[in-house]
Amino acid sequence: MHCDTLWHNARLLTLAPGSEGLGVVHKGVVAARDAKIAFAGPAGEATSFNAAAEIDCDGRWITPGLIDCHTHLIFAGNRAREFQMRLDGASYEEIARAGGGILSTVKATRQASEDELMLTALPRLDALIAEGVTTVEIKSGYGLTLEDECKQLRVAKRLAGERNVDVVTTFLGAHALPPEAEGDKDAYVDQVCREWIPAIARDGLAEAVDAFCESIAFSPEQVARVFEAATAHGLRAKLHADQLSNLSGAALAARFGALSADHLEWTGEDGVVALARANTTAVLLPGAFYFLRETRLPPIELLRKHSVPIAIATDCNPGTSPLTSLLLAMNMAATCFRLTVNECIAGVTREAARALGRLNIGTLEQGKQCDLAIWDIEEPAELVYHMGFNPLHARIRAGR
Ligand code: DI6
Ligand code: FE
Repeated sequence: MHCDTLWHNARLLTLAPGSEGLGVVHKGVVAARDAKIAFAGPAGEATSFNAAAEIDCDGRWITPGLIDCHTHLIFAGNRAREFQMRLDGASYEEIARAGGGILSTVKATRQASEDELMLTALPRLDALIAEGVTTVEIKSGYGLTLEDECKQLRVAKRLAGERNVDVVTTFLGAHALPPEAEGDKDAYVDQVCREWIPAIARDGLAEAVDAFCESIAFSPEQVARVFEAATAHGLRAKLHADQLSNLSGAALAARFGALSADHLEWTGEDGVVALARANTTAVLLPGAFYFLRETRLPPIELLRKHSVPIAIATDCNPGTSPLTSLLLAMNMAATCFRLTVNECIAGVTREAARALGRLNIGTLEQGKQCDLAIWDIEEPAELVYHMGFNPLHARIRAGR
Protein backbone atom coordinates (compact mmCIF):
# COMPACT_ATOMS: atom_id res chain seq x y z
CA MET A 1 0.00 0.00 0.00
CA HIS A 2 1.25 3.46 -0.80
CA CYS A 3 1.75 6.01 1.93
CA ASP A 4 3.41 9.42 2.16
CA THR A 5 5.53 8.93 5.27
CA LEU A 6 6.33 5.91 7.42
CA TRP A 7 7.77 6.28 10.91
CA HIS A 8 9.26 2.99 12.03
CA ASN A 9 11.37 1.61 14.86
CA ALA A 10 9.24 3.59 17.31
CA ARG A 11 7.47 3.00 20.58
CA LEU A 12 3.90 4.27 20.56
CA LEU A 13 1.33 5.54 23.00
CA THR A 14 -1.76 5.20 20.82
CA LEU A 15 -4.31 6.31 23.46
CA ALA A 16 -6.79 4.26 21.44
CA PRO A 17 -9.98 3.75 23.46
CA GLY A 18 -10.33 0.16 24.49
CA SER A 19 -6.60 -0.44 24.62
CA GLU A 20 -5.12 -1.07 28.03
CA GLY A 21 -3.53 1.93 29.76
CA LEU A 22 -2.17 4.35 27.19
CA GLY A 23 -2.07 1.76 24.43
CA VAL A 24 1.66 1.04 24.52
CA VAL A 25 3.16 -0.53 21.40
CA HIS A 26 6.83 -1.46 21.77
CA LYS A 27 7.76 -2.14 18.15
CA GLY A 28 5.51 0.30 16.40
CA VAL A 29 5.05 2.04 13.10
CA VAL A 30 2.89 4.95 12.00
CA ALA A 31 1.99 5.49 8.36
CA ALA A 32 0.56 8.77 7.05
CA ARG A 33 -1.38 9.19 3.87
CA ASP A 34 -3.13 12.38 2.74
CA ALA A 35 -2.60 14.02 6.16
CA LYS A 36 -4.27 11.13 7.96
CA ILE A 37 -3.06 8.09 9.84
CA ALA A 38 -3.23 5.10 7.48
CA PHE A 39 -1.88 2.77 10.14
CA ALA A 40 -0.61 3.00 13.73
CA GLY A 41 0.32 -0.12 15.62
CA PRO A 42 2.71 -3.04 15.90
CA ALA A 43 5.16 -3.41 13.02
CA GLY A 44 4.19 -7.08 12.81
CA GLU A 45 0.58 -6.22 11.99
CA ALA A 46 1.31 -3.55 9.39
CA THR A 47 0.74 -4.26 5.73
CA SER A 48 3.88 -3.61 3.73
CA PHE A 49 3.98 0.06 2.93
CA ASN A 50 5.50 1.62 -0.11
CA ALA A 51 6.43 4.93 1.49
CA ALA A 52 7.58 8.09 -0.25
CA ALA A 53 9.59 8.88 2.89
CA GLU A 54 10.75 6.54 5.64
CA ILE A 55 11.87 7.78 9.02
CA ASP A 56 13.79 5.61 11.49
CA CYS A 57 12.76 6.76 14.98
CA ASP A 58 15.63 4.95 16.75
CA GLY A 59 13.25 3.63 19.38
CA ARG A 60 11.87 7.05 20.32
CA TRP A 61 8.36 7.33 21.71
CA ILE A 62 5.52 8.72 19.59
CA THR A 63 2.37 10.19 21.15
CA PRO A 64 -0.53 12.00 19.54
CA GLY A 65 0.27 15.69 19.05
CA LEU A 66 -0.51 17.55 22.25
CA ILE A 67 -3.70 19.62 22.56
CA ASP A 68 -3.96 22.72 24.77
CA CYS A 69 -7.75 22.88 25.15
CA HIS A 70 -8.08 26.08 27.27
CA THR A 71 -6.07 29.24 26.62
CA HIS A 72 -6.53 33.00 26.52
CA LEU A 73 -3.47 33.29 24.29
CA ILE A 74 -4.31 36.58 22.61
CA PHE A 75 -3.96 39.72 24.69
CA ALA A 76 -1.85 42.85 24.85
CA GLY A 77 0.45 43.94 27.65
CA ASN A 78 1.18 41.83 30.69
CA ARG A 79 0.48 41.94 34.39
CA ALA A 80 3.95 41.45 35.82
CA ARG A 81 3.65 44.71 37.80
CA GLU A 82 0.44 43.45 39.34
CA PHE A 83 2.17 40.20 40.25
CA GLN A 84 4.94 42.21 41.87
CA MET A 85 2.41 44.27 43.82
CA ARG A 86 0.74 41.09 45.05
CA LEU A 87 4.11 39.79 46.23
CA ASP A 88 4.60 43.07 48.07
CA GLY A 89 1.30 42.47 49.85
CA ALA A 90 -1.13 44.58 47.81
CA SER A 91 -4.80 43.60 47.90
CA TYR A 92 -6.98 42.94 44.88
CA GLU A 93 -8.74 46.30 45.42
CA GLU A 94 -5.48 48.18 45.54
CA ILE A 95 -4.38 46.50 42.36
CA ALA A 96 -7.67 47.30 40.64
CA ARG A 97 -7.41 50.95 41.76
CA ALA A 98 -3.88 51.07 40.40
CA GLY A 99 -5.32 50.04 37.03
CA GLY A 100 -4.69 46.28 37.28
CA GLY A 101 -6.93 43.25 36.88
CA ILE A 102 -8.75 41.86 33.83
CA LEU A 103 -9.85 45.33 32.77
CA SER A 104 -6.27 46.52 32.41
CA THR A 105 -5.73 43.74 29.87
CA VAL A 106 -9.00 44.72 28.19
CA LYS A 107 -7.79 48.29 27.87
CA ALA A 108 -4.46 47.24 26.36
CA THR A 109 -6.12 44.72 24.03
CA ARG A 110 -8.62 47.27 22.74
CA GLN A 111 -5.78 49.63 21.90
CA ALA A 112 -3.80 46.99 20.01
CA SER A 113 -4.14 46.43 16.28
CA GLU A 114 -4.58 42.94 14.82
CA ASP A 115 -0.97 42.96 13.71
CA GLU A 116 0.21 43.94 17.17
CA LEU A 117 -1.86 41.19 18.76
CA MET A 118 -0.38 38.70 16.30
CA LEU A 119 3.15 39.76 17.16
CA THR A 120 2.63 39.36 20.89
CA ALA A 121 0.71 36.08 20.61
CA LEU A 122 3.17 34.33 18.30
CA PRO A 123 5.97 33.81 20.85
CA ARG A 124 3.47 32.27 23.24
CA LEU A 125 2.12 30.02 20.50
CA ASP A 126 5.67 29.11 19.51
CA ALA A 127 6.43 28.08 23.09
CA LEU A 128 3.49 25.67 23.01
CA ILE A 129 4.41 24.38 19.56
CA ALA A 130 8.00 23.75 20.69
CA GLU A 131 6.62 21.22 23.17
CA GLY A 132 4.63 19.25 20.63
CA VAL A 133 1.29 21.07 20.67
CA THR A 134 -0.56 20.60 17.38
CA THR A 135 -3.98 22.01 18.37
CA VAL A 136 -4.67 24.99 20.60
CA GLU A 137 -7.96 26.44 21.76
CA ILE A 138 -8.02 30.25 22.04
CA LYS A 139 -10.71 32.31 23.74
CA SER A 140 -11.66 35.92 23.25
CA GLY A 141 -12.71 37.84 26.36
CA TYR A 142 -10.29 40.77 26.48
CA GLY A 143 -12.18 42.86 23.93
CA LEU A 144 -15.66 43.08 25.46
CA THR A 145 -17.06 45.07 22.56
CA LEU A 146 -18.31 43.14 19.54
CA GLU A 147 -15.62 44.65 17.35
CA ASP A 148 -12.79 43.97 19.81
CA GLU A 149 -13.98 40.42 20.50
CA CYS A 150 -14.10 39.75 16.75
CA LYS A 151 -10.63 41.25 16.44
CA GLN A 152 -9.28 38.73 18.96
CA LEU A 153 -11.03 35.83 17.23
CA ARG A 154 -9.79 36.89 13.79
CA VAL A 155 -6.24 37.06 15.11
CA ALA A 156 -6.66 33.58 16.61
CA LYS A 157 -7.69 32.25 13.22
CA ARG A 158 -4.84 34.08 11.48
CA LEU A 159 -2.33 32.36 13.77
CA ALA A 160 -3.21 29.06 12.12
CA GLY A 161 -2.06 30.52 8.81
CA GLU A 162 1.25 31.64 10.31
CA ARG A 163 2.20 28.32 11.88
CA ASN A 164 1.61 24.61 11.25
CA VAL A 165 -1.02 24.30 13.99
CA ASP A 166 -4.78 23.93 14.33
CA VAL A 167 -6.62 26.65 16.22
CA VAL A 168 -10.07 26.23 17.78
CA THR A 169 -11.78 29.49 18.78
CA THR A 170 -14.18 30.18 21.64
CA PHE A 171 -16.18 33.35 22.29
CA LEU A 172 -15.85 34.54 25.90
CA GLY A 173 -17.82 37.78 25.85
CA ALA A 174 -19.18 37.00 29.32
CA HIS A 175 -15.73 37.22 30.90
CA ALA A 176 -15.91 40.54 32.75
CA LEU A 177 -18.14 43.59 32.76
CA PRO A 178 -16.59 46.37 30.68
CA PRO A 179 -16.50 49.88 32.21
CA GLU A 180 -18.96 51.38 29.70
CA ALA A 181 -21.64 48.89 30.89
CA GLU A 182 -21.73 50.96 34.09
CA GLY A 183 -22.42 48.09 36.42
CA ASP A 184 -25.46 46.76 34.54
CA LYS A 185 -24.58 43.10 34.04
CA ASP A 186 -28.05 42.11 32.83
CA ALA A 187 -28.07 44.72 30.08
CA TYR A 188 -24.58 43.64 29.03
CA VAL A 189 -25.63 39.98 28.91
CA ASP A 190 -28.69 40.97 26.83
CA GLN A 191 -26.41 42.56 24.29
CA VAL A 192 -24.11 39.53 24.22
CA CYS A 193 -27.11 37.24 23.65
CA ARG A 194 -29.12 39.31 21.20
CA GLU A 195 -26.40 40.86 19.09
CA TRP A 196 -22.96 39.44 19.61
CA ILE A 197 -23.57 35.69 19.65
CA PRO A 198 -25.68 35.80 16.47
CA ALA A 199 -23.01 37.89 14.72
CA ILE A 200 -20.16 35.63 15.79
CA ALA A 201 -22.08 32.51 14.77
CA ARG A 202 -22.99 34.04 11.41
CA ASP A 203 -19.38 34.95 10.66
CA GLY A 204 -18.08 31.55 11.80
CA LEU A 205 -15.66 33.18 14.22
CA ALA A 206 -16.13 30.68 17.08
CA GLU A 207 -17.23 27.10 17.62
CA ALA A 208 -18.12 27.44 21.27
CA VAL A 209 -19.25 30.01 23.81
CA ASP A 210 -17.60 30.20 27.22
CA ALA A 211 -18.47 32.28 30.29
CA PHE A 212 -16.94 33.11 33.67
CA CYS A 213 -19.50 32.02 36.27
CA GLU A 214 -18.43 33.65 39.52
CA SER A 215 -19.73 36.33 41.88
CA ILE A 216 -17.04 38.69 40.56
CA ALA A 217 -18.18 37.92 37.00
CA PHE A 218 -21.57 36.52 35.89
CA SER A 219 -24.31 34.70 37.80
CA PRO A 220 -25.65 31.25 36.89
CA GLU A 221 -28.87 32.90 35.61
CA GLN A 222 -26.90 35.23 33.36
CA VAL A 223 -24.72 32.39 32.10
CA ALA A 224 -27.83 30.30 31.37
CA ARG A 225 -29.07 33.08 29.11
CA VAL A 226 -25.72 33.16 27.32
CA PHE A 227 -25.89 29.39 26.78
CA GLU A 228 -29.47 29.54 25.52
CA ALA A 229 -28.38 32.03 22.87
CA ALA A 230 -25.31 29.94 22.04
CA THR A 231 -27.37 26.79 21.63
CA ALA A 232 -29.93 28.60 19.50
CA HIS A 233 -27.12 29.59 17.14
CA GLY A 234 -25.51 26.17 16.94
CA LEU A 235 -22.57 26.94 19.22
CA ARG A 236 -21.47 24.56 21.98
CA ALA A 237 -21.07 25.63 25.59
CA LYS A 238 -17.95 25.63 27.77
CA LEU A 239 -17.73 27.11 31.25
CA HIS A 240 -15.26 28.55 33.75
CA ALA A 241 -17.00 26.77 36.60
CA ASP A 242 -16.58 26.68 40.38
CA GLN A 243 -13.03 28.10 40.33
CA LEU A 244 -13.27 30.42 43.35
CA SER A 245 -16.61 29.37 44.85
CA ASN A 246 -19.35 26.81 44.29
CA LEU A 247 -22.15 28.40 42.26
CA SER A 248 -23.11 24.95 40.86
CA GLY A 249 -21.32 25.84 37.66
CA ALA A 250 -20.61 22.21 36.78
CA ALA A 251 -24.31 21.32 36.92
CA LEU A 252 -25.12 24.41 34.87
CA ALA A 253 -22.62 23.40 32.19
CA ALA A 254 -24.04 19.87 32.19
CA ARG A 255 -27.58 21.18 31.79
CA PHE A 256 -26.54 22.71 28.48
CA GLY A 257 -24.62 19.63 27.34
CA ALA A 258 -21.38 21.60 27.51
CA LEU A 259 -18.25 20.25 25.88
CA SER A 260 -16.33 21.01 29.04
CA ALA A 261 -16.50 22.49 32.51
CA ASP A 262 -13.17 24.01 33.50
CA HIS A 263 -11.35 24.63 36.83
CA LEU A 264 -13.90 22.88 39.18
CA GLU A 265 -11.99 23.40 42.43
CA TRP A 266 -15.25 23.93 44.37
CA THR A 267 -17.47 21.42 42.53
CA GLY A 268 -19.29 18.92 44.74
CA GLU A 269 -20.49 15.39 44.03
CA ASP A 270 -23.83 16.52 42.57
CA GLY A 271 -21.93 18.58 40.02
CA VAL A 272 -19.62 15.70 39.18
CA VAL A 273 -22.59 13.35 38.68
CA ALA A 274 -24.18 15.93 36.37
CA LEU A 275 -20.97 16.12 34.30
CA ALA A 276 -20.88 12.34 34.02
CA ARG A 277 -24.51 12.16 32.83
CA ALA A 278 -23.98 14.91 30.28
CA ASN A 279 -20.73 13.42 28.99
CA THR A 280 -19.02 16.74 29.69
CA THR A 281 -15.23 16.75 30.04
CA ALA A 282 -13.63 18.17 33.19
CA VAL A 283 -10.73 20.47 32.27
CA LEU A 284 -8.26 20.99 35.12
CA LEU A 285 -6.06 24.08 35.10
CA PRO A 286 -3.23 23.58 37.60
CA GLY A 287 -1.36 26.68 36.40
CA ALA A 288 -4.05 28.99 37.79
CA PHE A 289 -4.25 26.93 40.98
CA TYR A 290 -0.49 27.28 41.43
CA PHE A 291 -0.20 30.94 40.48
CA LEU A 292 -3.06 32.00 42.76
CA ARG A 293 -1.65 29.76 45.51
CA GLU A 294 -5.02 28.09 45.89
CA THR A 295 -5.41 25.27 48.37
CA ARG A 296 -8.79 23.75 47.53
CA LEU A 297 -8.24 20.79 45.19
CA PRO A 298 -10.64 19.85 42.39
CA PRO A 299 -12.67 16.71 43.25
CA ILE A 300 -10.29 14.26 41.59
CA GLU A 301 -11.52 11.16 43.41
CA LEU A 302 -15.14 11.96 42.53
CA LEU A 303 -14.26 12.57 38.89
CA ARG A 304 -12.60 9.16 38.84
CA LYS A 305 -15.45 7.48 40.71
CA HIS A 306 -18.02 8.76 38.20
CA SER A 307 -15.74 8.23 35.18
CA VAL A 308 -15.73 11.86 34.08
CA PRO A 309 -13.06 12.36 31.42
CA ILE A 310 -10.28 14.65 32.71
CA ALA A 311 -8.32 17.01 30.47
CA ILE A 312 -5.46 19.36 31.44
CA ALA A 313 -4.67 22.74 29.90
CA THR A 314 -2.45 25.77 30.50
CA ASP A 315 -5.20 28.42 30.85
CA CYS A 316 -2.50 30.72 29.46
CA ASN A 317 -3.62 34.24 30.46
CA PRO A 318 -1.87 37.32 31.85
CA GLY A 319 -3.68 37.48 35.18
CA THR A 320 -3.97 34.05 36.73
CA SER A 321 -1.86 31.65 34.67
CA PRO A 322 0.99 33.19 32.66
CA LEU A 323 1.95 29.68 31.59
CA THR A 324 3.03 28.63 28.11
CA SER A 325 4.16 25.09 28.89
CA LEU A 326 1.71 22.23 28.59
CA LEU A 327 4.41 19.85 29.84
CA LEU A 328 4.73 21.91 33.02
CA ALA A 329 0.92 21.92 33.34
CA MET A 330 1.12 18.10 33.30
CA ASN A 331 3.77 18.15 36.01
CA MET A 332 1.65 20.51 38.10
CA ALA A 333 -1.42 18.32 37.62
CA ALA A 334 0.59 15.41 38.98
CA THR A 335 2.28 17.22 41.86
CA CYS A 336 -0.55 19.58 42.91
CA PHE A 337 -3.58 17.43 42.03
CA ARG A 338 -2.03 13.94 42.31
CA LEU A 339 -3.11 12.90 38.84
CA THR A 340 -1.38 9.76 37.58
CA VAL A 341 1.06 9.76 34.69
CA ASN A 342 -1.54 8.08 32.51
CA GLU A 343 -4.17 10.66 33.44
CA CYS A 344 -1.76 13.49 32.65
CA ILE A 345 -0.85 12.12 29.24
CA ALA A 346 -4.45 11.28 28.31
CA GLY A 347 -5.43 14.73 29.60
CA VAL A 348 -3.42 16.58 26.96
CA THR A 349 -4.30 14.22 24.10
CA ARG A 350 -7.44 12.08 23.93
CA GLU A 351 -9.41 13.89 26.66
CA ALA A 352 -8.35 17.35 25.49
CA ALA A 353 -9.72 16.45 22.06
CA ARG A 354 -13.02 15.52 23.71
CA ALA A 355 -13.08 18.85 25.54
CA LEU A 356 -13.00 20.51 22.10
CA GLY A 357 -15.46 18.14 20.48
CA ARG A 358 -12.72 17.20 17.98
CA LEU A 359 -13.07 13.50 17.38
CA ASN A 360 -10.54 13.47 14.53
CA ILE A 361 -7.51 14.12 16.75
CA GLY A 362 -6.10 13.05 20.13
CA THR A 363 -5.22 9.39 19.49
CA LEU A 364 -3.07 7.38 17.09
CA GLU A 365 -5.77 5.54 15.19
CA GLN A 366 -6.37 4.87 11.55
CA GLY A 367 -8.39 7.64 9.95
CA LYS A 368 -7.45 10.36 12.41
CA GLN A 369 -5.48 13.41 11.38
CA CYS A 370 -1.79 12.54 11.52
CA ASP A 371 -0.67 14.74 14.43
CA LEU A 372 2.38 13.30 16.17
CA ALA A 373 4.84 14.27 18.86
CA ILE A 374 8.10 12.30 18.82
CA TRP A 375 10.02 12.31 22.09
CA ASP A 376 13.60 11.69 23.19
CA ILE A 377 12.57 9.84 26.34
CA GLU A 378 13.16 6.40 27.77
CA GLU A 379 9.74 6.04 29.36
CA PRO A 380 6.39 7.86 29.18
CA ALA A 381 6.60 9.13 32.79
CA GLU A 382 9.36 11.50 31.63
CA LEU A 383 6.71 13.61 29.90
CA VAL A 384 5.31 14.44 33.33
CA TYR A 385 8.47 14.28 35.41
CA HIS A 386 10.67 17.03 33.97
CA MET A 387 10.22 20.65 35.00
CA GLY A 388 11.37 23.15 32.40
CA PHE A 389 13.12 20.59 30.20
CA ASN A 390 11.73 19.84 26.78
CA PRO A 391 12.37 16.36 25.37
CA LEU A 392 10.55 16.92 22.07
CA HIS A 393 12.42 15.49 19.07
CA ALA A 394 9.95 16.30 16.28
CA ARG A 395 6.39 17.37 15.74
CA ILE A 396 4.09 16.46 12.86
CA ARG A 397 0.74 18.13 12.12
CA ALA A 398 -1.54 16.73 9.44
CA GLY A 399 1.23 14.48 8.21
CA ARG A 400 3.97 17.09 7.90
N1 DI6 B 1 -10.79 32.95 35.04
C1 DI6 B 1 -9.64 33.42 35.46
O1 DI6 B 1 -9.06 33.11 36.43
C2 DI6 B 1 -9.20 34.37 34.48
N2 DI6 B 1 -10.30 34.47 33.60
C3 DI6 B 1 -11.16 33.60 33.93
O2 DI6 B 1 -12.20 33.45 33.31
C4 DI6 B 1 -8.68 35.67 34.87
C5 DI6 B 1 -8.08 36.28 33.67
C6 DI6 B 1 -7.33 37.53 33.98
O3 DI6 B 1 -7.11 37.86 35.16
O4 DI6 B 1 -6.94 38.20 33.02
FE1 FE C 1 -9.49 30.50 31.66
